[in-house]
Amino acid sequence: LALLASQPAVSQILPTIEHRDGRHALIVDGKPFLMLGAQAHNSSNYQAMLDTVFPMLDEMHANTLEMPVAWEQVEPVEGRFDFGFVDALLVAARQHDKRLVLLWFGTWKNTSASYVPEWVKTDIKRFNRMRAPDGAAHYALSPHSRTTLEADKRAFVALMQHLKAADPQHTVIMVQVENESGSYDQPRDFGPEAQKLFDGPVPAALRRKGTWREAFGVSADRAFNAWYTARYIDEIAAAAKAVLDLPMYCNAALSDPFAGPEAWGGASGGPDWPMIDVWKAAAPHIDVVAPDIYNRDAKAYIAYLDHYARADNPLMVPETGNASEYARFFWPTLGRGAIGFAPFGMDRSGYSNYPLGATDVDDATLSAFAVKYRLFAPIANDWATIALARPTWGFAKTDDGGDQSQVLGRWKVTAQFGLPQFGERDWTWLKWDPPEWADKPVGGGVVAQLGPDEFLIAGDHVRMRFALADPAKGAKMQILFAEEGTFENGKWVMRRRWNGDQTDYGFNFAEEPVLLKVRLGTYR
Ligand code: N0T
Repeated sequence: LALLASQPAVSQILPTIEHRDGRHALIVDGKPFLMLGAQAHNSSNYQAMLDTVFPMLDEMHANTLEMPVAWEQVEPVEGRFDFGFVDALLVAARQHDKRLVLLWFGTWKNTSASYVPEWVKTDIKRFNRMRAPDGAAHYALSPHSRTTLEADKRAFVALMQHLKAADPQHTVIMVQVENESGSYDQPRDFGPEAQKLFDGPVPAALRRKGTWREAFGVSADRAFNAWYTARYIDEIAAAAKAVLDLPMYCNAALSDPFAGPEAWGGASGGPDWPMIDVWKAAAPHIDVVAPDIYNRDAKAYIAYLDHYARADNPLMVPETGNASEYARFFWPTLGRGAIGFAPFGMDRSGYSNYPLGATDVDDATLSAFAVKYRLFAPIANDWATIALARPTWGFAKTDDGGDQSQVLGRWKVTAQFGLPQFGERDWTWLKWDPPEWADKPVGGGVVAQLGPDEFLIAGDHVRMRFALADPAKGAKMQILFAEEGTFENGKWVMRRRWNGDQTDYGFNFAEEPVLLKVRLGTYR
């Protein structure tokens, strides 16, 4: 009995990240969990704003809210902490049955020091800024300042201490350390101390020889800033994890996904895609580096996903634009095994970050995300369990609307866009018009391979069809069954079978996505 009593309740199990054969899962309450997230606007981190936030999350069927907690708000006076907002947030999240990801807006917020307390902003002597080559102060705080690091760490650790006491049930499932760290306008600190380090040898952990310039060539300044920024953040994360060992991640302001590492664009020093290896070596306490994707071009979007979905890095999209055309990227994100996805700016505070996101989150925009979340919210555990163990793939319509295919075992799945639910594209004997959404940026789907011949598929505005990957072998394929349904208590529950018109021209998903379990066979 004493033994039983000492078992922690399920909800007190620490969230963690599990890795299996290059796949990953965020574990919440002891089970794989798909984060169907949404991020609030930057200044919605006050109790008075929470009523503009949670109703929208409810409407979109999100299960997780990403919310900033600012250094300036928790330590307005040095050494005096106030976690009133955190407490209010915890209460509201529990009332609305949401999990939380806290975003630590400290030394870096979109690289700048905007969220540090006034006593940090005004004391340039103690809290040094980066320096230009001529010694002028740059706007960003320097990652080489021990004093700034210690001050940020103290506040961040205090936050974790507070959480440890106030959140035994782990409403908070992850923490983002800083926000889009690094620097714009100049690639690193050129102050004398930094310069000395830059002219010295690269750290052994990077497995390269020589000075930074010798080892990294054109990327030397960025690699240098990435290393020291990541080391700074890693030290903060390590201290925080020693108090409360939650999964921690860092988000990146991205450069061009196709250009070389010398390309300018993203923030230098942050976990931008060309610097993932440097970050991995420098920040072992950071579980995930994650892309903030504000690019509406499908090919670029998918290139970013491919950069970040790695055996040593779980894919997570902690921010993406909240305009409706971004909603289709939910599918390829899921298909690459993501642990979470979150459009940015999902609240009714009245602000819009257009042209990055929507001008206005109207009903149609909200619905583009909500229909997908509504399907996955009840199966967030089931999907994440599958994604940890089985191959998955996903598609989103590109600008040219062309077909896309992927081979899974002996099957090839093809996604087609802009078609009605009946008939073939090359039918000319019948006059037909494409659906009204055919030239809109909507459409996508996801596939999980449950067994050699069995698949779970879902999508919207897409036709998905299966064929043998190698038809030369003479066998012909047939659909053994296609069941629409869902998971209840971990078990597949069928609503109906699709057959006839519903399967004669591929599996056609319209406005409202559904889940299909499909078993294929062959005959000859
Ligand atoms: C994102 C969001 C928020 C030269 C933008 C995107 C969020 C931050 N930053 O609404 O500020 O906190 O993580 C950066 C996109 C860069 C655009 C061009 C900068």
